[in-house]
Amino acid sequence: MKKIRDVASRILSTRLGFVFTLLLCYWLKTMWAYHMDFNLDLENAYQVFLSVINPIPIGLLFIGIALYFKKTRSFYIAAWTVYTILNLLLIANSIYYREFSDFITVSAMLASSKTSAGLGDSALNLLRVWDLVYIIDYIILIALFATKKIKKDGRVFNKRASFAITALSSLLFSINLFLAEIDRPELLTRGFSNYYVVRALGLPSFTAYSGNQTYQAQKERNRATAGELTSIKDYVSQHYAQPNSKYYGIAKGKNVIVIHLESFQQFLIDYKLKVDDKEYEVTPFINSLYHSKSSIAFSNFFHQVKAGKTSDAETLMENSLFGLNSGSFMVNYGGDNTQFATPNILAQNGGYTSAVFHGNVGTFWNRNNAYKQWGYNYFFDSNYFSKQNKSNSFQYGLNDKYMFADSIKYLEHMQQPFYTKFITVSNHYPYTSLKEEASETGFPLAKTNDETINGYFSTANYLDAALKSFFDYLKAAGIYDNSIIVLYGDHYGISNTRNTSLAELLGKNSETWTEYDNAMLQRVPYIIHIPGYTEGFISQTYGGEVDSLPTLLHLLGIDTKNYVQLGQDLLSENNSQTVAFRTSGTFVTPEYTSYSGHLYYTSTGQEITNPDETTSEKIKKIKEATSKQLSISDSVQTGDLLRFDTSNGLKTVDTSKISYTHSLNALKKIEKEKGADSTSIYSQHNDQSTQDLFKSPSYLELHKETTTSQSSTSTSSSSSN
Ligand code: GP9
Ligand code: MN
Repeated sequence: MKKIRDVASRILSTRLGFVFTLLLCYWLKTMWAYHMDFNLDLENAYQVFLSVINPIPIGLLFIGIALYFKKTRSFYIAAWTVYTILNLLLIANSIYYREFSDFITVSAMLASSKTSAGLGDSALNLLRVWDLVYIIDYIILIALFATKKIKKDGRVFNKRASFAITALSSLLFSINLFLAEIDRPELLTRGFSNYYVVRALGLPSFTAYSGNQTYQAQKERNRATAGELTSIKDYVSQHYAQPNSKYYGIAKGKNVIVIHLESFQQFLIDYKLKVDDKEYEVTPFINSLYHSKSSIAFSNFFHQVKAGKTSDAETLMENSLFGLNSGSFMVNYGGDNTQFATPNILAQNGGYTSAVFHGNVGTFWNRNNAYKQWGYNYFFDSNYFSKQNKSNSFQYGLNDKYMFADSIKYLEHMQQPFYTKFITVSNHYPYTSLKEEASETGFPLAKTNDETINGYFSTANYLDAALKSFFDYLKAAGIYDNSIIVLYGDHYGISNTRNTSLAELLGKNSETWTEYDNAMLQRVPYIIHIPGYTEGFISQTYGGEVDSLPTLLHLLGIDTKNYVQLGQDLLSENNSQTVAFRTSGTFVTPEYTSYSGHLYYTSTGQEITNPDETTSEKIKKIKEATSKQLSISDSVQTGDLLRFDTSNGLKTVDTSKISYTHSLNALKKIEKEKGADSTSIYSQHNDQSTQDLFKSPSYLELHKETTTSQSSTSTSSSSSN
């Protein structure tokens, strides 16, 4: 025993030994934080492995810097200082995480006043007894030095050896980075979520990554001037499509419920999957909404997302501005940019209260920050819902039935009118989220040679059933009649590379499959369901996600003339029907489709290889128009130009007043203060909860009810204009 102690004390009394001891302590404490404080959602052994190794390269790189110092005093001061900085970062994040379920970004550090909102309990209250772990090493090491169990090493560390340590740690870091890319390609370019970066690369790397993001965004922002907004406003007023008086204000004052249909493509509508000579209607409920006389639905509505996928769709739908050409707008700019998004507009035009419900962690796509800039009062993320386990959730969060069911206890306390968005997730790649439940839902898998395609119909069917349950609840609770419900598919679910395997299921030939077919598969549903309205129809107007907001606002009787929105009301008679994909030069209009370097007639799919002069001229004009729309969007988004927009009649959001923690208490407090004037569902039900009104029968149970359900068609009739 004594021998071991002697060896240990001798090692600790060398400079290199001391550096490695600090590294070991740092590693131990990081592991502690990873398991006790953070939720890194480690899904497999590979991710566990990455999380175990990631503190080492960066820790060694930094603490190793001390070895370059010659003087004894300087060496120890440098080692302690670097070590303490690493520790402070770790401790600060651990405490912050307890309140925000997120890591500290550089932009949050710079705007610490903003983040203090929600630190309802002071930081002191967030401390736990076991936080002693974070400082116990200091106590031990100082005691060891004081009692001379460890002595200072006066010998200068060899310069070459110092270089070797730096080189080794840099190499290890590169390997770490490489392994992280294997686990999640495009990790740093797409951003996804802060915890993705931490679990793969560690906290210091995350901070550096976040610092770079803030720096880049700040650079563009500083370059931008108020003058730029003037020309943009000119474009907006020229491009503005006047509301159609036939529809203007028909849903005024109603609750707005937006349903984000994850990875849901238009081809699923009315689709019947044939398996073993039997036909199965995939989404009978959504089909019935699509054809309902109370719905205005669109058959030529395209998604316009790029690498930011879901986050791009949200940006488009709620700002009428595009995502970025690379990366995610919400991740890179969303936390800081001034936006005039739907929740903010509706709060100031009709006193709407707003909330998002989504069964994934709130940090995904930086939602927890971006939603504040958009003016969302509440954000119910996975923290607010049932604990996730293998049978009720998957990688992207809680399955839809649970998400809807769990939302009700919050929804019922919201003051009406409300603007709410429900982001579904079960129908997400790889379409196996329901493995456990697949037999319960009973919906068959398709039989192609592509597993991803095979599962797609079953998860879509599950989403459909979950949605029906939610609608049934809305009706039973008396919300339905007073609401307008907007459904949209965010982007494709089956990627273009898989489409040839899908071809046969769509009655097409994979051999003759073209880029035109790929382009047409970028259509997603857009259905505006207005209970009580009886003149619904299916519009064939061409449009995209950027057009949704002006369309919706006009239905709510809010004119968008003064707002910097780049889309056009799809119900307007002046609509230009020009749909820009996010990749410059690609578009769809009723006449032409340009996709992946090919040009087609939209109505027939026939390729145009040698366009005549008039055609070329027309194409040129469309290209100019779509490029202009994209470049204007980019200037607004990367220059944060809306901060200069003081003449739109809207106040900017005061994000310091918004907190996404303790939301139920906040809602109940408002309810109580309002007393008899409270308009929440809970108050309207004489202070009784409506949670029991949500029922979610399985596919098999549903199937029992209607013997013909497999081939049942929608109940309402359809028409088109
Ligand atoms: C995650 C979910 C998925 O919370 O919204 O985003 P996606 O991968 O579709 O962009
Ligand atoms: Mn998505």
